[in-house]
Amino acid sequence: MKSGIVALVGRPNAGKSTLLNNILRQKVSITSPKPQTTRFPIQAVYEDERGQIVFVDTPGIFAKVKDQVSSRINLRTEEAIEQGVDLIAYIVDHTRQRAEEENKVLGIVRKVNIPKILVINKVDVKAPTHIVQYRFMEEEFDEVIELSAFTGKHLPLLLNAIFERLPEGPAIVDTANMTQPGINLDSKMFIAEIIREKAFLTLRKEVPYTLTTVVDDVAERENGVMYIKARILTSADRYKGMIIGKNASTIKEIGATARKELEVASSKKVYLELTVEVDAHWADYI
Ligand SMILES: Nc1nc2c(ncn2[C@@H]2O[C@H](COP(=O)(O)OP(=O)(O)OP(=O)(O)O)[C@@H](O)[C@H]2O)c(=O)[nH]1
Ligand SMILES: [Mg+2]
Repeated sequence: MKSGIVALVGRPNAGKSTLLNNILRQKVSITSPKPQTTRFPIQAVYEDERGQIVFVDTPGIFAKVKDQVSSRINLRTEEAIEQGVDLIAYIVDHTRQRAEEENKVLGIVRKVNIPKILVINKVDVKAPTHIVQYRFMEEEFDEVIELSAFTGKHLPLLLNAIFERLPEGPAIVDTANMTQPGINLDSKMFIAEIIREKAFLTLRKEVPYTLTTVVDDVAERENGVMYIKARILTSADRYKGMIIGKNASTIKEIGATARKELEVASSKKVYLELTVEVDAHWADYI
């Protein structure tokens, strides 16, 4: 069998996490139209008769680091690539112009001498396209695949190309006793991520970059209801006000959409107690 670690890299919003979820046919990594939705590497295992792939979804690299949080997040991606990856899948979004960020990601990718596949994502969108600009990068890669992470078009081509280039070897992760597809998040972290995704989808502008989510308690009550206590931590009072919203409408929407998804994922009734707090050290939780 073949086995190896495959890093999904690229600038923010390219569709790395959407691609991972669609390959696994299960949500393991949160997604949103906001840049740097993914904040730390997410590992998840794909297996079929050909072998095992340990995917590492990484945070999108920002070229111009604005604050300490995104500089820490950028560093995590660089570390993930340097820590013994067998293959890189470099995801680009052809609907956006090539920019400085692309050079930064390329610079990181060039440092490692392993097989590299260029993935041109979002081919379900025909216009606008800047595909010609990305074609100039082709010669740096072993293969180029155009696909849609969203519709799933050509995903099997990517899997073929990955397996072709992975070494022969035993499974890296023993998935025999796992219910989840071998992901590196415990249930509290996963729930916190789902709530953070709903906050990213509900809140506008820069507010998502001032917050993080923490789950304090998960307990199954005798009546079968899953009770979850969670907090959104933010940096300042004005953001707290925006997260709560008029008549608490915003926090209610975040809570309701998160609860619905957690109910589907767990097949249980969920009671979610969600509060918002100002915490000067909120960024320490990221
Ligand atoms: N139309 C279309 N949209 C896509 C496709 N793949 C991803 N998207 C959208 O692009 C946005 C970003 O997707 P993510 O998967 O969160 O992107 P990411 O590369 O993981 O982003 P970061 O975690 O911020 O680095 C979301 O709104 C997705 O729905 C695709 O193939 N087609
Ligand atoms: Mg992501």
